[in-house]
Amino acid sequence: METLISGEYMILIGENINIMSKRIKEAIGQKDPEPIRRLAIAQAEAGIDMLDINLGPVRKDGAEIMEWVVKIVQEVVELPLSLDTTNIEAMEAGLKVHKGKALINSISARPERMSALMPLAKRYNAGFIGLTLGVEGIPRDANERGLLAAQILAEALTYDIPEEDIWLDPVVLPVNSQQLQIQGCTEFAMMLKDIAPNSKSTCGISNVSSGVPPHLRGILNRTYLIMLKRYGMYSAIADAFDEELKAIARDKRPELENLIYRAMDGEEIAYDSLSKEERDYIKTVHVLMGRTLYSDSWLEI
Ligand code: THG
Repeated sequence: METLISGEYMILIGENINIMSKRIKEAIGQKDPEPIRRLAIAQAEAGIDMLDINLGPVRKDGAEIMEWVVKIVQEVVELPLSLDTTNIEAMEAGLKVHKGKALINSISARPERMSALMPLAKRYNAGFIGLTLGVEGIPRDANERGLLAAQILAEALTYDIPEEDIWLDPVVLPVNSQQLQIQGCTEFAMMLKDIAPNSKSTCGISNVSSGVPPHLRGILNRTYLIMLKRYGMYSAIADAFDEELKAIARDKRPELENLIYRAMDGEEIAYDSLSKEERDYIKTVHVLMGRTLYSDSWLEI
């Protein structure tokens, strides 16, 4: 199971089992394993490397629910899971029954979160996602993200957790409300190679398009994935069913990646030689780089 994390291409963590989804919420409420199993199998068949089990805060019966979900999912798929909850009892219950190497999603840089969760990472030999969120909340730029990452790394060292088990997450924010924050995450991905060359990195790619009209989310997610990938982002939590996004992660869209690099580097690319789709990607780069102000009609301008 552990050898699946090859590092040869970008690791994708399927986001689709999450409590925000009505289908999943109902299945959990009714203790009906089938919808959850089906979604796990569908993501595995789609070629996803790991599955995020996103239960959010799950205050009531959190431990029991996490244990149940981990068991029913691992009965039908061989993939390692990323246990996504802020409930510490639920996290431990999931780690106890998880087969193979689990990923704790997540541990922020808040002292009480680190002291409660890092011992669990050590005890269960799990990796963890280090979220660059501190006592002051969401970081404002790449430097603040770097500082929080350094705090997490230093604390993990005191628990003797190897750097390879730490997946740092810059906290991707929605472009429609936090446009100037987008570059903070790309720059963070660049910095990380110097701060902690042996650590891993990940991010919630769909966050970037949260609140954007549904038909426009894919192009934002894919463009941003290419930008982060360019700077060495190791993995992403993403929609398992976006085929283009998966093709990008698997290095199957080198021409598109090259076009986006040119746009990132500020090259004036003549639109008349391009397809509509290529023009849309370039416009999306400009929005993500903060060169044009975000509006839902950014592709029509
Ligand atoms: N970093 C880490 N973990 C994370 C995130 C992160 N976990 C949660 C989130 N961010 C990543 N997961 C999702 C899951 C779903 C969506 C976005 C991010 C999403 N869902 C659709 C929506 O809300 O419109 C559809 C929901 C549904 O299935 O019905 O956008 O950043 N470490």
